[in-house]
Amino acid sequence: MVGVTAGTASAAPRDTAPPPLSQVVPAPAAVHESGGSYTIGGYTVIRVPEGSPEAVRVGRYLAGLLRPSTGYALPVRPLTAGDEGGIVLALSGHGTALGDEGYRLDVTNHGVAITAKQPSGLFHGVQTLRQLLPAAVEERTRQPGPWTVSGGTVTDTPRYSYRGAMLDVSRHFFTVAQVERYVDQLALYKINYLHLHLSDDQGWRIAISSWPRLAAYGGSTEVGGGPGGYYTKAQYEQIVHYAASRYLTVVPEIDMPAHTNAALASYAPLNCNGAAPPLYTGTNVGFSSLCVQKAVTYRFIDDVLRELAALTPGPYLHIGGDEAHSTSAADYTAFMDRVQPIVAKYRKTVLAWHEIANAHPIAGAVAQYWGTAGTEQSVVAAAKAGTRLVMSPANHTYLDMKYNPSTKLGLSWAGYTEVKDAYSWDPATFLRGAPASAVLGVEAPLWSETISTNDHIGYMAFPRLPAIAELGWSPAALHDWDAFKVRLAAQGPRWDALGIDYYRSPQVPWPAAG
Ligand code: NGO
Repeated sequence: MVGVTAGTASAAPRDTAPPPLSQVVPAPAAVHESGGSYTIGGYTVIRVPEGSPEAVRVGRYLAGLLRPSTGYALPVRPLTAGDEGGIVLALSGHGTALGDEGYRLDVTNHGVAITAKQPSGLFHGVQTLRQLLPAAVEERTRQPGPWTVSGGTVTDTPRYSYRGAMLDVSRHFFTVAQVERYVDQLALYKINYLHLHLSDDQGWRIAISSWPRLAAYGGSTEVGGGPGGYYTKAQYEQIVHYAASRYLTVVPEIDMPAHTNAALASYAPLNCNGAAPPLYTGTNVGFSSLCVQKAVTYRFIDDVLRELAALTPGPYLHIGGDEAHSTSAADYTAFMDRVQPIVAKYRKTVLAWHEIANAHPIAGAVAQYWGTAGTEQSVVAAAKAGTRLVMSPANHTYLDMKYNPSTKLGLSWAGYTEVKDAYSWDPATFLRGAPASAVLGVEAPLWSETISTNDHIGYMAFPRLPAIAELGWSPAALHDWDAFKVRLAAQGPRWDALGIDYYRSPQVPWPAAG
């Protein structure tokens, strides 16, 4: 019997029990329920370690999440010895086993303590705490409580250090605000890399000072002929900083030698015949190529990668390398042999689509697998020889694939991908014969041939993005569709509160609308 005590339905307090500590996506590595609970109230103080400005920022971020919906003041104060109670964020050397991203969450009748070795671990612990509170916590106006968390301990570390999401800002351009909105959604699922596909046939999206027409002209349209757009360096840095504040590292991609019509249209000398093609607003792939023989090609790439590296605090520069259908195999290898050392010269690590395995991946290079069969022998051989892998099998992780034949958005070349398909594969074994130790992690790409609004992003990414996030974070032993779909269902009201227009998959037992 629901006890409605307040005057209006919207002010009615919930009287449902708080969810178990395991009801989180991605599933926490270890959970120990101990009974009891803590209720956040007007008395709750958030304590943060003095001397760590980053941890203080995480505390303020948590307060910013909780204040609008709870209506509580939630002051952020320095943690002093002997403090207990309230919400405590603590950095501890004893957290060594937690690694750089792990955390421990302890809930007693006195309060909530999140302990980590690094601020990134505190941030991930905050996301877990957030999911353990009622979905209404995501609303930006005051909601009825109570804001109660079950008692016990969560001890959590990621399976993989690379858990990425890619947004194609080339086929359709997305503004800084749109990218930041997606970053916030990714952070909720402990994604830690944001791969931005910054150039393709249809648009060049990042200002390069030494080649200004790339953005000014090459960025002036998009699929379907819309106005396109590009990021100034200041705007791009804003994205990098915003992502960093959510503990995501940006991986910029300049795709080459194919997928380059926007650059070829902007500068005639980059073409083998010296003639610039028109801008392109269709969706074919594989028709364009930089001129592999010309010296100017490598001056151009050196300039672009130098300027991009200067904007990139993270370790990776992604150089594409996919679908070079109009480049001979010999030219492709020659091209990659010249471009990879340029990345290294600017002290960055090469990341490229898995076709790079057909060339000579340099030491330390990472190949992003996007096949569907799991049998590509060149990639297996490269992995055996030391090339590391980010796993993005298109038939499981491509967020632009339709869910079923009646999905209005998206493509279907890799097959229809329902939520269960997105979840049901193992990154460690998908590429048969590749050593499991070569796998650095997973990534869910969202290509944007058919995607142009926030609602489109939401509909295609949710609920599949959280499925990929769980494969990347949770221990393999916890991967279980029947358990996952129940935890996933509990996320639905949260997405409603966040204004995410998600796909109501019939495979997921969503709670009845309340
Ligand atoms: C392929 C292709 C992209 C398309 C995408 C659409 C890769 C790596 N190259 O994936 O250009 O946008 O499929 O799903």
